Amino acid sequence: MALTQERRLVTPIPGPASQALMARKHAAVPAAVATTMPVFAAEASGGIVKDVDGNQLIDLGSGIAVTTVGVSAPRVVDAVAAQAAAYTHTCFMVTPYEPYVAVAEALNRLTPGDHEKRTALFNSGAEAVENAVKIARAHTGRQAVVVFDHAYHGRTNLTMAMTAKSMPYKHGFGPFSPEVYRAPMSYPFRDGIKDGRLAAERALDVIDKQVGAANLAAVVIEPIQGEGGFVVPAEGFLAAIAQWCTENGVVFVADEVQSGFGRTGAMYACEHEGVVPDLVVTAKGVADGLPLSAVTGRAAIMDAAHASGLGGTYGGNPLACAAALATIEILEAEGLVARAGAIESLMRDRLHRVAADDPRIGDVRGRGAMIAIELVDAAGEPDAALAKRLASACHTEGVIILTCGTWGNVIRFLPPLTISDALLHEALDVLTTALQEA
Ligand code: PLZ
Repeated sequence: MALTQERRLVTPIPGPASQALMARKHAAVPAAVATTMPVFAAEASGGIVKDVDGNQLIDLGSGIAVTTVGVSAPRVVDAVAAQAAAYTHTCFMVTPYEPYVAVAEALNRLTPGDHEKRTALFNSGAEAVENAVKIARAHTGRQAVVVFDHAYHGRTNLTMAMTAKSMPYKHGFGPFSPEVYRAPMSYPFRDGIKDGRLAAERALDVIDKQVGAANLAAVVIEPIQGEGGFVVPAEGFLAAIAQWCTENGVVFVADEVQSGFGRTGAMYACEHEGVVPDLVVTAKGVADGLPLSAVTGRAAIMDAAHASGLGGTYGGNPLACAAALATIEILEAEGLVARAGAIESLMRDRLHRVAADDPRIGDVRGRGAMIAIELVDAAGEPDAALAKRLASACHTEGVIILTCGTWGNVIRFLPPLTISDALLHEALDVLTTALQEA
């Protein structure tokens, strides 16, 4: 049922019902599975999550960039219900079904470039990233994979190796998959290199000297880094890396798990720089919360793996495919990609005004509805303690806000694209007050 689109606190955060559930969680779930918010969800719609105590929170997280078209969008709910009544599962590898093919056709159309494409479906972002690497290895006959500083690609064994940050993602969980190499990312706020081509030369020199193109299957990069701190590379960086890949027969893979599917004001973030990847990884926003991910790419590369080389029991599950088809309809019918651009203008305007009076905001960056502030101390060093205080003050006031960044000093904003301007302004009012007091 649709909730009134308003923030409303009826108990302290967390309320008694959430506290009781948290006690059950502590007894039943390992502490390693932690939560951002101390409250349990009961219901959600549009830009509001209602907790089990009846508090209504403004959602600036979208379940980590997933509920782009609004959580439980009615069209998605109807499509999933109808699909569940028809068949919940047959396994695409046993008796295939049309919705999988329709999602593949849609992603072949929506991803950058008008070359011939193929799409394979999986369950999670990490699983799709792993499959992109498998496909690139099959195509090139090479093994090495290059990723970047601050990268996040998942928590499975191969993707842990590809993820940069040790704590909490990798610490104590090794040994990690071999043949993964790390190159310097373009991070203009920290490395001071505003010319993307220069930053790319620095990265390509490392790749050339430490790996060698002849050994390299794929370069995997987030066009805008997510967990790593919403790092937008300097203009020209992505294009220079992509061009080098083309010249050297290396598969250029865009991990658009977080930045894709309308989030940044383009269907895919690499479109902002006119870059056409060989393979694109999609997940999160594609199915409004049902687990679905995809690898889409050039037919010649995608068709390189042998028959039955790719698959999985649940990959492209019918419920997730029905949700994806409805999500795509909503994105297109409601002009939500353009809405992401409008959200960017509103957020940037507000955040730049706050930053003008507050030197602790070192940088405002991002695109569309993927915007962040990087917090620094008087010496310009990352201030993770401030980010933590600020996030927890917002949580207490009923605003769901997430942090990120290698140093944990970045506050990121990932509202659903269907959120109202009024709720965005209210959440930013809360943030502004919290910052004054933090
Ligand atoms: N690639 C770029 O952002 C997931 C993870 C949160 P899965 N990011 C949120 C956490 O702490 O686990 C992500 C991503 C990028 C890959 C992934 C992995 O996607 O669906 O979580 O496997």
